[in-house]
Amino acid sequence: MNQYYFFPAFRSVVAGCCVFLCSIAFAGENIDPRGIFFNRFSGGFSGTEWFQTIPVAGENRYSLNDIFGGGFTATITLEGVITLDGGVGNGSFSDPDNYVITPDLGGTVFTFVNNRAPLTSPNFPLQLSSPRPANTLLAGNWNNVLQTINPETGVIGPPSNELLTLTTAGNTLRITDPGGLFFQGVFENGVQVAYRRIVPDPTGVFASFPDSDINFAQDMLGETMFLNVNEFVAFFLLQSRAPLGSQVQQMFRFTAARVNPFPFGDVNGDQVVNLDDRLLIEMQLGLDIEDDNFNLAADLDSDGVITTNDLALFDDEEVILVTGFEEEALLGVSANLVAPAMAG
Ligand SMILES: [Ca+2]
Ligand SMILES: [Ca+2]
Repeated sequence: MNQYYFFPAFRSVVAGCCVFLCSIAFAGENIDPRGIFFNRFSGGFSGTEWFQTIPVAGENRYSLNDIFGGGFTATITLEGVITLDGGVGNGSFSDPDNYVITPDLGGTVFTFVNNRAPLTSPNFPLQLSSPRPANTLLAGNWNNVLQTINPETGVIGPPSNELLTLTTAGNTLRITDPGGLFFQGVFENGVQVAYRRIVPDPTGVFASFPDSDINFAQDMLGETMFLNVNEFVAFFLLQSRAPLGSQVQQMFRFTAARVNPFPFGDVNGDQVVNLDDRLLIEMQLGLDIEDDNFNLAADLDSDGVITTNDLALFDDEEVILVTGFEEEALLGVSANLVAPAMAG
């Protein structure tokens, strides 16, 4: 089943729900305009598109454009007042996640109504800064809860379960579904994978991320965040490769857990917790998610940096390994931990 193609069916499924995620006002809060938005535009003609806000050189300066790169440069104040360059028009944010601009395009005034893509933040990856080597430990089989998200309203569709296969190569992570469809992205840091595949490729700073890929005929943006070595959340934003005005957008959320989770403290992924893992944590001390060698599996408190606290957590949990064989210490220690330790 090619589930990413059949957008009309998804739309009918979610039509009855009413969860709005982006309608809360944030009086007094500074605006951070960066990120990916769903734009419903009208004027000379109408349509919908993914629309992005990316910082450019200069104070409060941004590029506002569709994912191919066509659009405007503008100044956006911290209060959310938008002034498009060249006297083309202006607009404003009504809250951190919603804005309207009214550009005059060749004598016709359009209205762009933009809402931030549901569940995304200003940090949604739109430009690849520095690809990192993939963490090969993240490969394997993962159970996923797949849900559609209405890109305009944020309505979340019913969950369905599927088995995903994750593979790594070079700087990339590939997520393949049971039908063989895949999303391939690039490690931005030790816990985040960024995806961007636009056809035809735009030029310059908005170009598709090198090595991002997809094997079905949609444009794609996406983000995977590994919460720990056993769990990730991913968002994929798709857009049909159709002329402006007839493009259709879709959005999916993956909430996934490893089929065979690493036991707590298993840093090398051999499903055994022993002093080898403790040594690996020690070797990682001081590394954070921006370091190429950062291993998510060693970050036992999931704070993005390997510290003595991670070692302490390892020692607390795996007390048998470091303090001997006190009988009390065995309480609560899993069998697959005790067995190799006793064997030693
Ligand atoms: Ca291990
Ligand atoms: Ca940590």
